[in-house]
Formats: sequence, structure tokens, C-alpha cells
Amino acid sequence: MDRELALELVRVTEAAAIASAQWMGRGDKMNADDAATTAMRTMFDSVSMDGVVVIGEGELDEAPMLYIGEELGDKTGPKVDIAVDPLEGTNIVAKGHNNAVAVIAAAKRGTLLHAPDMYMDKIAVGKHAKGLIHIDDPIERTIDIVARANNKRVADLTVIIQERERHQDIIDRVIKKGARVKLFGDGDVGASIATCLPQTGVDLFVGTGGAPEGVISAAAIKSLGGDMQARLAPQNKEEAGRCQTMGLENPLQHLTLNDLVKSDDAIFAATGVTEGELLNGVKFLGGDLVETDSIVMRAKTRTVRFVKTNHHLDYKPHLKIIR
Ligand code: VTB
Ligand code: MG
Ligand code: MG
Repeated sequence: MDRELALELVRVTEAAAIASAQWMGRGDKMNADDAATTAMRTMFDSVSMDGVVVIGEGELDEAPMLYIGEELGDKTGPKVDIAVDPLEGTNIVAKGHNNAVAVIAAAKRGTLLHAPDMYMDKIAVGKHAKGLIHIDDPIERTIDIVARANNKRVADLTVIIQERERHQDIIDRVIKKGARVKLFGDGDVGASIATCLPQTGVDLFVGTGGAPEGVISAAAIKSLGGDMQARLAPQNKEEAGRCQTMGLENPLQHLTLNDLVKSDDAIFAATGVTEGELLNGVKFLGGDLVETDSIVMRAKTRTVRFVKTNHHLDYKPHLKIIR
């Protein structure tokens, strides 16, 4: 896959972030999501690639843009699978909270798991615990393993978990075991990637969240040398059937990092929409000046780039949402 594609994808996440950030703190998650999706879709037209959406905004009949199966790019470049979440954290933006991002994962055609939009059980760790975790292990055992691998006492180990009723049992068990719980409101992608970045202090991610977000996270975790395992969590027969239609014969298959993203030829790009641990949010600096903060990484070379960009909205009128 072309090296240039990495920077092209950042231009796309930047556009989505700038558009949706204008809805920050307006209590309107639908418009925030729409703005991100429209900007992302428009920018994709100018990217040199032969892409097809495998994880997107839904099926053709329910999503006008970035639907599963939609072809993207100018057809001249590499053949790739594209997974998008134009606004990961629509509620975050509506409420003005932290850690919303615009994200894309791209990988060689046929190598991203085709995951339906349903729940997925997930576990993620950084590079020191790679190869040591198993999603079926009791959380107490996983904590011991990760603590040893990360050279920390259990008392200093931090487990990041989405604050939801469905996670109460696991939260209680982590606390009883003597480790620490860091709860987050929304945004599995940022939370799971945090395990691969020692400066965040996060050692382990566990919980049930979106399957699309799981596949997108896996591209980043692969680039950062971490590890992840997952299992789809269909809530009924209809959802189980959708897994099979997408090619997963056994919907409850144990999924390793390599099942989620099969090749090393993968790119992950994200731009911060609101302030976050990993990335700053979009900053409107007065006049038409806007600053964005992005990260882009390639699994093949493990290169991680942080990209800070100044944009002049007078020259990008299509990204001016609130006039
Ligand atoms: C999950 C998580 C996402 O929404 O899908 C979550 O993976 C939905 O969970 O990152 P609930 O059904 O409990 O709200 C996000 O947090 C944001 O899209
Ligand atoms: Mg979304
Ligand atoms: Mg999302």
C-alpha cells in the first residue's frame, strides 16, 4: 500500500473533525455526525485509491453515504478495504465532553473483518502483554498477567472500562482484585488504544462495545505493537444471522488481532474533535484559522506520526458548517 495514502487519509479525518467540531456543545448529536460523514465522504473523492467500505454508516438502504459496499477514491491507487467512523463519540460532541475523534482504518483489500454494527466483547493491551492474554480468562487472572508483563504492582494497574450497567460485575471484580478502574462515557477506539501508549497510564481495556469500533481499533493496536482479542456478541437470532451473511460462519468465533486485521498492510488515521488524552480537539483560533491534531500510523513499519495542521476556513468554504 502506498505510503502517501497515510497522509491522504489524514486530510479526510481532518475534514470530518473540522466539520463536526462546529457542533460541539450544541446538544445535537445527529447534526454533528452528519457534518462529519458528509465532509469525510466529499474528501474521499480526491484520494488516490481503489477503496471499498467494509465498515461504515450502515447498508445502502439505511445510509446515503459511506455505506458498506460503497466504492471510494479515484480508482487509480491501491485496492483497499476502508473502515470509517466519521464521528466516534457523537454524544461526546453534543455534550462538549472529551475524547471524540474522526477515524479511518484502511488495509489491503480483503483483510479487514466485515463486522456488522452490533456489540462485540473486546480486550486490549499494550506490547509488553502481547501474546499473553485470552478473552476467556477470568479478569482476575488477566490482571495478574498484565501486571507482571507491564512490571507494575496490581495496585498500580489501571483497567479502562466504559461506564455502563452491563459492565458493573467486571468493574466490581477489578476493584475487589485491588487494581484501579478508569471509567469512560463513550469512545471505545480511544480507550482501547490508550493501552498501547504508556504515557496514558492505562494497562488494560475490557468490555462490550461496538464491533465496528473494534475492527478500527485493531488497526491502530497492530500498528502500535499491542494485542487485542474479541468475540461478536449478537443479541438475538437476527443479529447472529447478519454475522453469517457477512461471512462469519460461526458468529461466536474467537477473534484474534490477526482475524480482525489480517495483513500488516494497514493504516490507521484519527483527528481529535474534542480535547482528549491522545489528541487535542479542533481549535478555532479566531478569524478563519483552525488547528487540528491528528495521528496516523502504518502497521507495516510501525511508524506513528503526529500531525498538527493549520487550516484557513476562508479557503475551505465547504467545511464551514455554522455560518
Ligand atoms: C459503543 C462504543 C462506542 O458507543 O459502541 C458505544 O464502542 C455504544 O454503547 O465507542 P451503548 O450502546 O452502551 O451506548 C461508543 O461509545 C461511541 O460510538
Ligand atoms: Mg459513527
Ligand atoms: Mg462510534
